[in-house]
Amino acid sequence: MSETVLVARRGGVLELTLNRPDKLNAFNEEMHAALARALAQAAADESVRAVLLTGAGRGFCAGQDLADRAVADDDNPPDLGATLERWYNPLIRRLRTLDKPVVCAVNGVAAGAGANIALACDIVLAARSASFIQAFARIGLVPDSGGTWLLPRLVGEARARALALLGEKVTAEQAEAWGMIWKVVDDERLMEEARALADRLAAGPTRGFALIKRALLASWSQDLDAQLDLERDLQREAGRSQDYREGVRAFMEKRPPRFVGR
Ligand code: T3D
Repeated sequence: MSETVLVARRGGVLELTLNRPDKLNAFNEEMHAALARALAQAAADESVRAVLLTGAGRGFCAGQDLADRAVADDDNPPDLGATLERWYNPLIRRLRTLDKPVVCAVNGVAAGAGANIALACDIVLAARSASFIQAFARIGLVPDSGGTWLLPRLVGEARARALALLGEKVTAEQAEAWGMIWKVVDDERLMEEARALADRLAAGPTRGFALIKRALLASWSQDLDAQLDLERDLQREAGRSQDYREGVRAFMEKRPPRFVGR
C-alpha cells in the first residue's frame, strides 16, 4: 500500500489525504495510482457516501512533480498528452462522475493541476491562507485537468483568460468572492468544517445527490429542452428511491429524515 495517499474511513466518509508534503503534494505516478485506487474504492463501496480530499502539510497540491520532467533532453521531449490521457483526465472524470459528493478542503497552495483537481470537486472549502495558481503558463504549458473548461464557467471569460495567461496567485478570499470556490474558512477550523460538511453529505440522499451531479454536468452541453427532458428522467428515478419516500414521510411527520442512500 502506498503512503502517498492516506486513506481513512470516518463513518460514511472516505477521507483522502495527498501525502508528499515535502513536494507540496505534487503528483508522481505512485500518487496518481494510489488516488485512482482510493477513488475506485469509494465508488465501489456502497457504505461510502461522501469523499473528503485534502493535502498533508502546508500545501494542497502543486500539480505535476516537475522533478519527473527535468530529465527530458532536447531530442527526446516527454509526451505530456500521454500523461494527461493516462492519469489527469481519468482523475477529473472520476471526480465529476463519482456517484457521491466530493468535498475538497484546500489546506494551502493549489497550483497547476492541483488547482484544477480542487476545482473539479463538488464543494470546495479553502483555508484563509490557501491560494490557487494556474501555474501552467509559467512553464510554457496549457491549463489542464479541466482548467480551460472549469475556469470560464466558474469565474467568467475575462478572469479565466487573465488567470491562465498570467499564472497569478488567487487568494482563497478572492476565489470565494469570484465564485471559484464555495467558502473560505479560518485555517484552524478548515478540517473541522470540511468534516462536518462531509458528514452531513454522507447522511444525505446519496442516490439523489448522484442524480444532481449528473444533471449539473450535462447542463453544460445541452440546450434547455434537452435539459428539461433529462430532469424529467432523473426525477423519475429519484422519485423511485427509498430516500424520497423517507423524505416525504419525515416532512409529513415533522421530523428529520433518516436517509439510507438508496
Ligand atoms: O507533466 C505532465 O504530465 C503534464 C501535466 C501537468 C500538470 C501540471 O500540474 S503542470 C504545473 C506544475 N506545477 C507547477 O508548475 C508549480 C510549481 N511550484 C511552484 O510554483 C511553487 O512551488 C508554489 C507556487 C506551488 C509554492 O511556492 P512556495 O514558495 O510556497 O514553495 P516552494 O519553495 O517553491 O516549494 C516547496 C518545495 O516543494 C520545494 O522543494 P525544496 O526546495 O524544499 O526541496 C519545491 O521544489 C517543491 N515543489 C513545489 N512544487 C513542486 C515541487 N517539486 C516538484 N514539482 C512541483 N510541482
